[in-house]
Amino acid sequence: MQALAIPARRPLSIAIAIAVAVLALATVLVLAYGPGPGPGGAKASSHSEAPLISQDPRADNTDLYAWVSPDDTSTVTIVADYIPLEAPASGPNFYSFDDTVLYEIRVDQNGDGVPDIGYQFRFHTSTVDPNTFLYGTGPITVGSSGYANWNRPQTYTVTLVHFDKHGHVMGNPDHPGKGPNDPVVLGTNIPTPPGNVGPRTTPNYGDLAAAAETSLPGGIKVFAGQRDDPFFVDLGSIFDLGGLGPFNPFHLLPLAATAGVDALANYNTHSIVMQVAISQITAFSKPTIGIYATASRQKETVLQDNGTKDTHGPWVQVSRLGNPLINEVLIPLGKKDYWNREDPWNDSQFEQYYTSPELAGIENLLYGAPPGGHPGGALAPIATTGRTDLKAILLTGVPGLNFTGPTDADLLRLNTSITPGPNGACPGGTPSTVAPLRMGVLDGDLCGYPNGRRLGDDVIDIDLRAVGQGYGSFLNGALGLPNLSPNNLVGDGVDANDVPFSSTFPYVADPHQGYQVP
Ligand SMILES: [Ca+2]
Ligand SMILES: [Ca+2]
Ligand SMILES: [Ca+2]
Repeated sequence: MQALAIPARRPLSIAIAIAVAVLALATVLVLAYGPGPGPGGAKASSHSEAPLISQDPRADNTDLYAWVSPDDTSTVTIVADYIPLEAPASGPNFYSFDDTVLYEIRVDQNGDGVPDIGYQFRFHTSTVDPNTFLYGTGPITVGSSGYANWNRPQTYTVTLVHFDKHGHVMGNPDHPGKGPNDPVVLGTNIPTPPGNVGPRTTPNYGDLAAAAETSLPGGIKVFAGQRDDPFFVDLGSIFDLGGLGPFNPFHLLPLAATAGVDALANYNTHSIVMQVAISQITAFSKPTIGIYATASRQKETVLQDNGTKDTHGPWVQVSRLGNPLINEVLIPLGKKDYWNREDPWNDSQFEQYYTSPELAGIENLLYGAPPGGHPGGALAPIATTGRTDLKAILLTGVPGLNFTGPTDADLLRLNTSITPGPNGACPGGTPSTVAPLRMGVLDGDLCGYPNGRRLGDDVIDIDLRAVGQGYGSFLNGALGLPNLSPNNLVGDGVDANDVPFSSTFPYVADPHQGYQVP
């Protein structure tokens, strides 16, 4: 595709990238319509998306976000979410990070798909009083000496690591050295907040959470703990043979049109939130970075007779996530767990699933009008092969927007030189005071997906329209991407999260309490 013509310094390729992203989302939706992964299968952006990881939720990446912080445009904020569908009322053992998992945010700074730096998070949980079943032995409060009455406090260590050209960590994170590429421990014993149990155990929850916001050397801010799941989607309808409430009458099996239902409303997740100076997270004079988050487990687990378990051996990546919905709806069932193990710099092996997405055919089948569709169908025919638009948006970046080179790699690409206004939007690439547009680049807001991803970006609708070649008038004009109608209106009817986000760090909303779940 041509490059995006962005006012001033921003090329047209942004629009293309957006379109590609939309297509990818559509693909995801189409796949979701088709034979699904079955019980425990795809749930959301990447919630329980593959057979093996669906049985290991505490190591399951659910979503990844990255944006230039509107309230401090010299920094990038990254949110890596893990653990899908946390029910708020989950006592007596409330959700936490897994002490035996290595959580990591990796950053490719030079466009070869191989990470150059990574931030490793290792957690440690203790039991204050083993002689009670209580999670909180009274109302949990927080003061200068930490949390009181919390019986299962969890803390963590953050370590900065560097990778060699083969993607191997240089030095030993367990024994940091002093060489320029040796691991650096940025902080230890950093507190996480308790889960949001209810008004008796966790009163003043906002104060409990705020106490876990931590500053590290170099001006880095971190927060790790339970949050509202910021992802929003009508999972119930989508996974019932690809239903989209507003488009129900046009489905192969028609139903009355309905509003969308956010199936993740009132569910929590666990977020790792980092805010890092752009000057620290970029290198090689390249403003665009490629980010992915992972979870790894040690190769050997030994179950002990005393009720404990020991883990040993090298780390094995069991989950990864760059762009949303990739393993969910682009990668076929038989390769999902393998995809989770693979490294992004080897993603050319999966290119066919981007350029010939199964989802496009499913959209044609379920919603397409004749010829090729069904009486009552509405969508214009969607190309099912040759989708270089999706390859650009998802594997290489969009020329002029966030292109990083010819190497295929599923990474969330963020051009840090595109600076948002105070509310987070940049229509046409220019900082603006308007609120972010949920359709991101598709509507000309170049600070949104697929240039990074903000919490409010509607990646389901973006991907549905991209896969459906309904890129909208902005990308059609800027990049010549197709703008089929009514494909450019497709969506699940859920346009926003169930609770507002914060305008300041850590941005993601407090978790839902478990006392009286709506
Ligand atoms: Ca690299
Ligand atoms: Ca939510
Ligand atoms: Ca939506």
